[in-house]
Amino acid sequence: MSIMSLEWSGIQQFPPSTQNVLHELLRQLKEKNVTTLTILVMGKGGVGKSSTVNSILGERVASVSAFQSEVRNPIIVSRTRLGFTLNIIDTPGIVEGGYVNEQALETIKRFLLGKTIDILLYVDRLDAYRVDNLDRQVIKAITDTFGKGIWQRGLIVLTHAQLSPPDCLNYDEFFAKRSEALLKYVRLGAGIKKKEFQEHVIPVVLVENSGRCKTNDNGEKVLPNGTVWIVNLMQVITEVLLKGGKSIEVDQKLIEGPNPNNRGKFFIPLILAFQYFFVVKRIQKAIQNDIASESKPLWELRDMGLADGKF
Ligand SMILES: Nc1nc2c(ncn2[C@@H]2O[C@H](COP(=O)(O)OP(=O)(O)OP(=O)(O)O)[C@@H](O)[C@H]2O)c(=O)[nH]1
Ligand SMILES: [Mg+2]
Repeated sequence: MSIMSLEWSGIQQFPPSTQNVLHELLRQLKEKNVTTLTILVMGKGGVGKSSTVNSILGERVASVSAFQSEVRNPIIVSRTRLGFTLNIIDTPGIVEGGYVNEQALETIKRFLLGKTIDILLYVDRLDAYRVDNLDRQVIKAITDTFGKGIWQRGLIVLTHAQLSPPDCLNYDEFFAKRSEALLKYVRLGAGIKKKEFQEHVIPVVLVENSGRCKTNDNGEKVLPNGTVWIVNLMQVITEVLLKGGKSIEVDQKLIEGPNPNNRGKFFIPLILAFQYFFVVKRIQKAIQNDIASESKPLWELRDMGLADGKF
């Protein structure tokens, strides 16, 4: 990947305690020979994707808009620190008018050609109270594009995490309920079996991008449950990366080839052709033989010109 990479100076915007943890994480990754990390950020429109990119980098690189943003192209931002390169790819929302926007998905795919995705951040909002079929469709579209394996390197990020839960639920209960509901749709949309899903848990992490986010005594942004969220997010990303799974190399085959989850289904036409020749053809032949051996009435033979003047 040849992208111009600047020094990750935004890291100095963070309080010293956050910087220390981030440097420690970079050290851990380098120890495992990971010197580049490419994060792909995806989700529906307006959920806080670009804001999250800016929060992670500690600088305003992606344009944020309260209304539908005009920027419809993905961007990649690359920063280096202590010999480590962090790439973040911000993408436009892939939902329009209540449907998955195939065109937006196509643009994202083309943009990713030749790149390797190490981590997927699937962004949604914590303060949404319903999960519906559209969520499932969005997850399915992502899975169909990159293959099921992407979820082994996936995190669900919930923005707008500084909230007071409704209905007398406490914060952690609300978070648990929202996570459970969303994870169920991720499982269904990605077509992952229940057992497999339980064995490989997709982490759900909270984010609060607002400048009004509360801070602790160290000046770090904290959530109502006390979590220092930038530190937590980067820790979970590191864990997911080191736990296993495979990075996704976006090549021509992935972009133009069959849906990566359906490889093997190209045998279906072959099987149908096989059935046609060996089953249908044999039945046809049997019928023809039957007709040929049948003794025909004279009038039929006459019509066929075979009555030899007997009629
Ligand atoms: N309070 C609060 N507002 C947020 C948060 N994240 C994003 N916003 C606001 O939500 C609006 C949309 O944020 P964006 O970051 O542009 O969302 P996006 O997902 O990149 O949007 P598109 O690129 O249009 O799909 C902006 O007004 C942000 O300021 C958050 O965690 N808390
Ligand atoms: Mg955006």
